[in-house]
Amino acid sequence: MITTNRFKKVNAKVAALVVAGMTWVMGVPTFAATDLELPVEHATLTVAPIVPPPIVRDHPAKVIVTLETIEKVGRLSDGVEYTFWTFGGQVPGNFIRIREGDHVEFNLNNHPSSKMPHNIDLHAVTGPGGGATSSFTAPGHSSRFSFKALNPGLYVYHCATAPVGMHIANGMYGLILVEPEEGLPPVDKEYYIMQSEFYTKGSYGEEGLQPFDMAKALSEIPDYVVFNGAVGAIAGDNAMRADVGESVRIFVGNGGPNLVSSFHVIGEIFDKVYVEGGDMVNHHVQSTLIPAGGSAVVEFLVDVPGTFILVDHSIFRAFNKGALGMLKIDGDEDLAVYSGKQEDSVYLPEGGGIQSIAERGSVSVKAKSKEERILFGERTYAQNCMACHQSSGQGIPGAFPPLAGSDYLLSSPNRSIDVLLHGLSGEIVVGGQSYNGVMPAVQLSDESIANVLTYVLNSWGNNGGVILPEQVIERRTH
Ligand code: HEC
Ligand SMILES: [Cu+2]
Repeated sequence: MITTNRFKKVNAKVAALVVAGMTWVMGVPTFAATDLELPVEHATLTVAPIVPPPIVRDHPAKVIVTLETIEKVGRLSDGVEYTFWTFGGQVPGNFIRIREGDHVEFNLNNHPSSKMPHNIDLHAVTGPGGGATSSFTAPGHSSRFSFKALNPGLYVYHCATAPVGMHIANGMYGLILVEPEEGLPPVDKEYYIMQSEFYTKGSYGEEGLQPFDMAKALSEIPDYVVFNGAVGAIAGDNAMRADVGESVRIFVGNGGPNLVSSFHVIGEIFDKVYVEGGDMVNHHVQSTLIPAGGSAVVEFLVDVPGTFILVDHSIFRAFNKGALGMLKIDGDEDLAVYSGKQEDSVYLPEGGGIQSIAERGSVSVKAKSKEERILFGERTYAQNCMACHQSSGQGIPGAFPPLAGSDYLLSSPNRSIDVLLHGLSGEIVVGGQSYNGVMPAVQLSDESIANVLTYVLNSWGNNGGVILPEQVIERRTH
């Protein structure tokens, strides 16, 4: 009984404090006094795929966010226009970045040219309607409400004015990132992508200004599924970019209104996925599910150059409805990671069966002549060396030394046997060029090592010679 009373007393005290700390503006309560002591800053808002810079402060702030709803005609695809309802003038809406514990003063301005009232439901808000009930704003009006960012994470925001589905289908969604107090680990590049669908009177690609189609939206059969509000919004010249060796973080949202995204980057593996935009991290993920009204943060290191295609792996959406983006990676090839096409040869299933027996046999079958040794060695080379040293032994300048005309190789047979047996690292000079890479030790039999080196010695203008398995055995036990 006593404890209950005490508990009540404490509660009453807290309540009294809060009431005393409030200031009243025209009968509307604003923040408690403690919030007035916070430093004030205005949020930097960005247009997709740009993300505002990371937050460096180590304390909460009062952050003022001002977002404008505006209805405007824009490009949905080449020759196809649509009347988008937007947060900030484009789809998706501006990216908002705040920190856990921040007090946010949110101002929603509805442009006077709007035909509709709008509001905002931020999934980062703890409170009725996520802010929707306090932000209902008629055209030419402005609303303000405040909230405290209690939970870190990547959250969707969207309009929640009736008919809600239609406001979302017309483009009213975006992302708000609430960074955890300790911040996110630094990366080299950050991007913002949001998937969503459009339901139009005309089918995919039909030209002209396309009105919204309620029947298609109800049956959840969209004509367009896109990243960042339009077909090709992040493709071609608008592709996202990074350099080889950089770490990339993509904040991915799904505005829906109906579909779940199977987000995938062709030719990449997500090293990390912050599942559903929370703080649970999954590793080595190929495709991640992003629910309508949900998000994910994906991270990966880019190891090789090229154009990587981002898709919703519900694949007809990607190639037939627009859900396709691009990430262009510039930099040097890493042929150990990805070789490119190494061979295009005739495929004979029947003859091939016999060939592979002969080939398998050749490992144990001893070469009976120098010619046979070279022939067997050529196969071993194609399978074990070509990825790095290239088809004509020319190597790759700065990365893989040449075996054609290599003074290093030709000057000492024993040394080249050792390279294959034990691998090689540290600086070496080949043909006056210095190399400082790592050559892994190869797992080959004595016979195969003799064969491949004999092949190398007798190819690409090298000066001939034979390496015998006995020499390899001698070096192995050396
Ligand atoms: C993963 C890439 C890779 C593969 C596969 C590879 N090498 Fe190398 N190799 C290198 C690198 C890198 C060096 C230089 C090492 C250094 O800088 O210390 C090298 C050096 C050499 C050298 C001495 C330098 C020269 O140019 O003469 C020889 C000989 C050689 N490799 C032969 C081979 C043969 C034969 C094979 C196949 C059985 C092979 N390598 C497979 C990467 C590779
Ligand atoms: Cu709206």
